[in-house]
Amino acid sequence: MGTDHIIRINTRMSGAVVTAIVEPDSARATDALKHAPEAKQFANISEAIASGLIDAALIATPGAFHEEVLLPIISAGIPVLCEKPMTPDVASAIRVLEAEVSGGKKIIQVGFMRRFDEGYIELQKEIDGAKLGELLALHCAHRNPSVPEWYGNEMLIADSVSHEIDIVRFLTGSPIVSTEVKQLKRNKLAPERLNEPILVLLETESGVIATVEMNVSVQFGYQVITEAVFQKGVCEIGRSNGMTTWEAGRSSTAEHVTYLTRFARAYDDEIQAWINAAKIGQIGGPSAWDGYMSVAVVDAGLKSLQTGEKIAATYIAKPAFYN
Ligand code: ISE
Repeated sequence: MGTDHIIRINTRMSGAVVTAIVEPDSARATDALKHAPEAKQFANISEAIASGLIDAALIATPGAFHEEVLLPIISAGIPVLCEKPMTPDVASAIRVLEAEVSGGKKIIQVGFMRRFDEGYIELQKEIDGAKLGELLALHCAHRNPSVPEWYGNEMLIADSVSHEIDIVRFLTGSPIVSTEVKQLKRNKLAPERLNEPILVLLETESGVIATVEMNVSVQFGYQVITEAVFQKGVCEIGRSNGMTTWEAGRSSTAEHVTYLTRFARAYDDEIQAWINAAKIGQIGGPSAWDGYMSVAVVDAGLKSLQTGEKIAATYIAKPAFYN
């Protein structure tokens, strides 16, 4: 993801250039520097901040390392885009909120890029406008062809369903109050360490239940689709608009095989909005509070993954700072 963002910033975004890359692994650093020849490499974030070379920072480390990179950036008051999940657990998410609040300024944007996807934006407007009546239910499918070997079972919730956790709240405008994980029939093609696909039920305070099929061994391609059921109709977003080919008595449509292409436009719009906002001392997307709200539901989801039980999601009181 880091390399993808470097290429994006240096080739497609306006108003920013990559000046520093923090990467302790020298092979990875050399690879990343190929896309940002003017950038300097640093082994840790403190050295990069001290160099004075950075006006804004983008964190694309695995979630477990976000807090230790975020805290020095927050102390330096530098605008930051932090990939999701903001942190791996509730305690660290609260520490991040406290650090931002004590700095006195909103500087953290969390990388929930789906909020910038055309389909989700259109659906959110449809729900808000209520032309089809009240929203009754959401059916989401989140399918990956396969996952890398470092992807563990808990990542089904923390890394993958965390997107639906955020987007369901975005679509409905209502916090999630409970989550329940069901094991679907196991796919024997899934790596042994993974027990999936799973079905996750997310219930909002407004009474909408979203079902999420989370499936990371689906083989055929990358697919994220959402169906919204209203009183007077149904909407669906996310089907591939790839090329259709007619051949030998059949027709077929090209599918995405990775989120990097499925959400390419959304990533571009997300990062450009962040750059534009950072220039005027603001954030251009989901805040640290949104990051925390998602981490709190992930926490409930992980408990449900263990027990199979429906687990309530609970939240701290929202600091006035985030109103
Ligand atoms: C990955 O980290 C993402 O963010 C993708 O959007 C998601 O589809 C995938 O399952 C995650 O591992």
